[in-house]
Amino acid sequence: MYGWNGKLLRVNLSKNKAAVQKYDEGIARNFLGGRGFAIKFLWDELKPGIDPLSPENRLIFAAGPLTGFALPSSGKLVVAAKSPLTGGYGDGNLGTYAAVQMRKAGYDAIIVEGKAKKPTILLVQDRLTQFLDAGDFWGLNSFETERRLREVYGSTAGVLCIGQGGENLVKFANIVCQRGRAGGRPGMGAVMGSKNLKAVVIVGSGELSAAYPKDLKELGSEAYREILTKPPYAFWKRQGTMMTIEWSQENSVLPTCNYREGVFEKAEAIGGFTMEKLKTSQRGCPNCNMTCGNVIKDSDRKESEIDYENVAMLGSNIGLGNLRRVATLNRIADELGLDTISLGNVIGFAMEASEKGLIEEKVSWGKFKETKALVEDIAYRRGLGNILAEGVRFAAEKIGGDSSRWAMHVKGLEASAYDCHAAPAMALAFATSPIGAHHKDAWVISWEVKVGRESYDEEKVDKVIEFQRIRGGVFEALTVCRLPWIELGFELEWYTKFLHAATGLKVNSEDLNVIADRIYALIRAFWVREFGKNWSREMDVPPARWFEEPLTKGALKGAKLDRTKYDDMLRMYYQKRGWDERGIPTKTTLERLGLKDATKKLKKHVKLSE
Ligand code: PTT
Ligand code: SF4
Repeated sequence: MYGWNGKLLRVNLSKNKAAVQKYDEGIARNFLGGRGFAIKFLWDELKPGIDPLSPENRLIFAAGPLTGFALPSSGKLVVAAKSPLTGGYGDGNLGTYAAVQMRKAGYDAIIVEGKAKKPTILLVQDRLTQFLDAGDFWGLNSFETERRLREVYGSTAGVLCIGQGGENLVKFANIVCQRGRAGGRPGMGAVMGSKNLKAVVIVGSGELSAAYPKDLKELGSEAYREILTKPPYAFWKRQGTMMTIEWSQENSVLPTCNYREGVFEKAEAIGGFTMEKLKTSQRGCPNCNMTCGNVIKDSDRKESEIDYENVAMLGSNIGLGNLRRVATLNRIADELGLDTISLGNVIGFAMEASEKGLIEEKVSWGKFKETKALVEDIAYRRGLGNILAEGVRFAAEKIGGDSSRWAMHVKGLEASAYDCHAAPAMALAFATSPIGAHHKDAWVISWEVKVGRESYDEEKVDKVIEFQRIRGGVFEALTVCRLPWIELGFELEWYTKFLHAATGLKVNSEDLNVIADRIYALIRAFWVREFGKNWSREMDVPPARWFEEPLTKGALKGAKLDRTKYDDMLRMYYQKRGWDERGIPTKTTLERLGLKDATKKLKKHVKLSE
């Protein structure tokens, strides 16, 4: 095989054993890598119904066939497991040296199973795997953990670690690397913590072999040059994702005070231009020449790397209009290893619950000190923090009243930073995303704002599926950053050329769509298998607030979603995907996508439509 290493490392923490395994070439061709590998392995290996925080769960780090080659933004990997937050499939995408080092060490994926008897660091140096005592590391935050490990293993070693959030099994704890890159929103850090795994360190010294190395090298150089010529490049380098704050405000989609509104009176104070004035440096992922991690000094005079999602969720969504303070909350979240999106979401929820008298604790909109203390309470599971650490779905069940109407999640994953009162396509994207309400798969909102907000027509359903295929299927399986394409207009054709030069595979966009659909269908099958008779199409419906409580401010005052029209759109979506009226892939669809085995297994849990 070219492009792929054809091997994975299987680690059993209960037995302190690691084995190198070959995997079938068909898996590479049918699932490509990253998310494709993750769902294939989870589907094949997990017994349905296991506790996600038990030793039986698998924590998978998976790269793709382009990862680690000298190609634009190819330093990413997918981390996946059964999610403790949602109970379904969970993953995230990290820009990290660990991606490059894992591939150089000779592996396309690392599958971690079991549970270490005591806190452990997994050290992978090419063929040598060691289980190091992490007793001195347990209790340290992620930055300090990484700093100490880098002192020993060097500045370009791959280091993935958890903070106290993951140790304490906060359901939305994530995995942190490089002091400010973080991934695995649906509790991948908690899965790592449940395995007593404090960190994974990877150092590889091998060379990746390409089918056409000379072509790949030339393509890579040409592509890096091409990126520099793209008109949006200069502004991207100035602001990165932070430019979205102003855009969201202008278009009434900036989540404000637990998604009650789409405009925030202090948006400018937390926006991209304010960030530019405070910016001290820029960081990024390996192999990237359009680095976008903007670093500012926070209110504690410490460095914090901020992105749109962090700032919207820990700023406008909790009523906080001071960027340095927002950056402090963001930095603390990174240190503790908590997903900033879910964190801002549960805090906004708690503030609303406090305002409505549903909880005794006083947490008020925009109050920085109270919020800072609450963030730590969540990580250490103290008082109200212990409830919020279970995620917003659980918190709403616990505090009762009508709070489930304004608990902003889909399938248990807290919504990311786009208000959808007036964005039906984006609402459909959140509702049908394979991990819950995350924008990664179909970020259609920018397109939707251009074509018109009001309609619920077929064009919107088509766009959601098109984006899910490209972003959630192709980019997550190739496991390269999608931002060159979506932000700069770096053409998709480059990726088929890269794939050909790296692997020898000649594929066109139609072939890639089939792979994407296969990945989507298998992820859907995974959810349905886990939920069995409890699975229902209601799981593909966005939060009630967007249907029930209109916006009261801004240009779109009065706007809300229409449930009947949304249901029609969802029905259309299912038909186009070849899923039945419950949102379950039909037998014909599964077989057309080469998932005959899934048909057999799924039949044991639900009745399949023909
Ligand atoms: C991603 C989600 C995002 S998406 C952001 S900001 W964004 C938040 N970042 C967090 C953070 O930081 N610290 C923290 N403690 N929690 C955080 N949670 C949130 O996590 C990220 C970039 C970004 S910045 C985006 S959009 C793109 N995402 C990509 C993707 O998903 N796939 C892909 N092929 N390419 C992508 N490129 C971009 O990568 P999750 P990163 Mg991320 C501080 O992890 O779980 O996928 O959730 O990984 O290396 O930081 O890169 O406005
Ligand atoms: Fe990482 Fe940003 Fe570069 Fe993408 S564009 S690879 S997120 S630094």
